[in-house]
Amino acid sequence: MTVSRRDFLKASAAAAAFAAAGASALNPLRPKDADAASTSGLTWGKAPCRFCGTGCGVLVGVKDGKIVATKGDPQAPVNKGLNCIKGYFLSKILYGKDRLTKPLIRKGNRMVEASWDEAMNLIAAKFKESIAKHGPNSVAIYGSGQWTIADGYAAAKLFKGGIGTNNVEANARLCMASAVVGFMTTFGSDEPMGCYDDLDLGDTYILWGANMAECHPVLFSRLIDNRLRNPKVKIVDFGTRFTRTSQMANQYVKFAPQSDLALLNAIAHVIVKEKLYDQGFINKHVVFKKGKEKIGYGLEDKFKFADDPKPMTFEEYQAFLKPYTPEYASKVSGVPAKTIVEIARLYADKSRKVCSLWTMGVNEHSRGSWVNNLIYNVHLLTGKICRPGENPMSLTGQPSACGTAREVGTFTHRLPADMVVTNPEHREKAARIWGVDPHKIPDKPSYHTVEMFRALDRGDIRCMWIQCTNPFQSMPNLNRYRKGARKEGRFIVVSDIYPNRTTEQADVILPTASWVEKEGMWGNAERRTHHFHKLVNAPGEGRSDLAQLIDFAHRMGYGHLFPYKHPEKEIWEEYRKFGEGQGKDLAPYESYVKARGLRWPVVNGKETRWRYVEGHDPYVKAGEGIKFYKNKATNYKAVIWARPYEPPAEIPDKQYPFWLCTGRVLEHWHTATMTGRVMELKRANPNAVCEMHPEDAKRLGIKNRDKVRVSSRRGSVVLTVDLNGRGKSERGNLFVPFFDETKLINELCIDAYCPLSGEPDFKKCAVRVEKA
Ligand SMILES: Nc1nc2c(c(=O)[nH]1)N[C@H]1C(S)=C(S)[C@@H](COP(=O)(O)OP(=O)(O)OC[C@H]3O[C@@H](n4cnc5c(=O)[nH]c(N)nc54)[C@H](O)[C@@H]3O)O[C@H]1N2
Ligand SMILES: Nc1nc2c(c(=O)[nH]1)N[C@H]1C(S)=C(S)[C@@H](COP(=O)(O)OP(=O)(O)OC[C@H]3O[C@@H](n4cnc5c(=O)[nH]c(N)nc54)[C@H](O)[C@@H]3O)O[C@H]1N2
Ligand code: SF4
Ligand SMILES: [Mo]
Repeated sequence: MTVSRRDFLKASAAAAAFAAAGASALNPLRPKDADAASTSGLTWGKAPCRFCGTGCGVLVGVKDGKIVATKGDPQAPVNKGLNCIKGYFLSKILYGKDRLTKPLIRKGNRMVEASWDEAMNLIAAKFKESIAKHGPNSVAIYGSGQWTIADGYAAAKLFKGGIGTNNVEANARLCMASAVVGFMTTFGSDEPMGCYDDLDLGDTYILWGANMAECHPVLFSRLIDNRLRNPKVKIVDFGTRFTRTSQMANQYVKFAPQSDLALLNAIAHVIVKEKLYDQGFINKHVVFKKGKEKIGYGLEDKFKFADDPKPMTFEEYQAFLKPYTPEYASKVSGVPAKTIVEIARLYADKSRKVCSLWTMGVNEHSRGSWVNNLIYNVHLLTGKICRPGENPMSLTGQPSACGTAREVGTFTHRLPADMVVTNPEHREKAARIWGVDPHKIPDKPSYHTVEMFRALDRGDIRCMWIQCTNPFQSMPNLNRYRKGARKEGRFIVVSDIYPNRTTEQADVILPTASWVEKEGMWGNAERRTHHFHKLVNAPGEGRSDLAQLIDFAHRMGYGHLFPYKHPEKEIWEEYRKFGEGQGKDLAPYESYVKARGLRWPVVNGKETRWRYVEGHDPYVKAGEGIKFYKNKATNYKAVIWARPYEPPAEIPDKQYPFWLCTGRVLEHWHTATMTGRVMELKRANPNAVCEMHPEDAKRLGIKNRDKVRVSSRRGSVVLTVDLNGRGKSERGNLFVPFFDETKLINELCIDAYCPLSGEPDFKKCAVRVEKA
């Protein structure tokens, strides 16, 4: 392969929208020097890109109070001046014609303009009434991995510490929850040991369900750059669908949905059988555990409790692996046994530095937490972990799923810095920093996201505030939850920047300042915390999520918890106390204002690239080598887990014979509220289509561009068929992206979820397809 990084980004951009109208004026493929550009009357500020968890640095050009240009920041270590197609068009995402500019209040079927005072008084009155009548657990906040750190912090402090409910969740539950369980159960601390430098320093990259070329294009370009420099580099793409990523990989291995559980166990089986493991590493750094813990995918009323985790010996683990022969895994997955053996040997090859990479194929999985464990198993068996260029790397989707949802802990069971509400010492510490009575924080989690929307449907939750997420397009089994939200006695507040499928369900809509219309901080997938300044005003009366929450706190009688003059800065300094000395140290506010982001733990002004390893991580002393110092319970060792293969919640049958997978396209960000308003991106990818294998189509008498009705047990939607698009579905599989608000594919998705993480499986359910 002789495709360079720039060529790759350029080619994917060209294939998309770049050739479309008016883009050449700000061609950021060759970023101009910032000083030269400032002569044209623009002032430039730095910020992370608004979109994905890669966290590219961009320079934002402002003229007359408006963002008029953006370009990749050459000084940003993540992207060194490059951007993907969505990054190119950042200057347009905030200026759609229908931007929300005034608070709106529901009057029957109409939304009418109101003042901020009227809107906020109404919200406070409704929340107070609900709390008085039905208790604090009748109100909830549903936020986002696109929230700033201060937004998430204020929400957690107000709802958990002030109001006294654990009804705090975020869309990151639909995204990273399985990754979090994987990290916590294996290492005792959330987030990766490695960083993006691993993309430059390794030579073998095994992808387990990640379409990096479309979803993390700048990171993928670093892999490609690496391959160009080093002919040894090999990229293997495991997937259920042939994507732009598969096309660029050295090897594509297709497997049946859910069968990754069997494949990863078979890889471990081969490593153990052929004695390819690193005995020294295992003796020093690993313990073995077994336990299914919970069984069931949340479709029945109650989970079955399976068992508690129990220690096991290496011999017992070997016995567990015994049935996972390459032949067995081959039967389940469709991957040739020979390939499974080859990949196992590739992982174990002492002359190779191996990284595993994964995103939603693994996390949005009815056994997503287990698949995360199983990937770690392979790295722990081979000892390829914590060293430059050899690491398992869980990729994050949203710009601050790590920084906000995970680090601040905007989940029902969590508190900042990996703490949990069930631990009295953790509650005590949080209460101390927040300045509240420890009894205020309930000692049990309430609902994770799917259960929270079910509680709203039942009426156990009456008031819900939704900020910076579009759940009535992005939740699974949408019909159920959309109906639930409009039932009598429910009160829904939505803070957003555009009208969308969620504002449709609102009783109050709050116009919100986004991205550089406010100051903020975000944390990306490599533990890098970025700061951005406010560079422009929001149009009309838009206010930041943080300002809305603080105003609400005052009206609810919790103003004393938010006594800040400069909330973004003071919240940062308060929040930082949580991680200090806990392996999650953050630097003072001023350090981030200057830096292009810093990777935590930041100790004595120095960031950390590789965790748990001597010479890099300040918590590991000289002579200790590697130490999983957050896993006290296992004497600072990581855990290899025996996790079996289990079939998913729904499997194709006679009535619904196809697998449906859903996901993303290069040009659009999730529900396309922002990218859909950029003409070039919209034109490049105007509507969701149904990707299908040509032989399946032929069998059903379907031709390219025909209209088909795709139906599941939960809903149905009419789509145009695409037989030769960018992605290629395997036989018996369909793929539909979820960006199109006129074709709500999420009505078909199943609301089954991983019993350990609560993350729903958007990657597989059973559907049928017929000519419409
Ligand atoms: N252009 C663009 N980029 C984005 C986003 C966006 O909206 N648009 N969103 C961001 C966010 S929040 C996220 S979470 C990421 C998502 O990034 P990705 O996870 O890379 O993207 P998806 O399209 O959701 O998922 C596609 C992958 O799921 C795999 N898959 C399907 N079924 C299975 C299975 O059973 N097992 C395994 N192991 N894999 C399976 C497929 O093989 C495919 O590679 O993208 C981020 N980047
Ligand atoms: N079918 C299917 N569904 C999925 C997935 C899938 O793979 N398949 N993936 C899941 C995953 S991984 C994710 S991350 C979710 C994403 O799902 P969502 O979070 O629901 O999708 P977004 O489009 O990112 O929604 C963000 C909203 O915030 C608004 N906004 C922008 N800036 C601001 C701001 O500063 N403040 C406020 N208040 N609002 C703002 C935008 O207009 C938009 O409406 O989708 C999940 N749903
Ligand atoms: S890769 Fe992600 S962060 Fe970088 S420019 Fe593209 S969307 Fe923005
Ligand atoms: Mo995500």
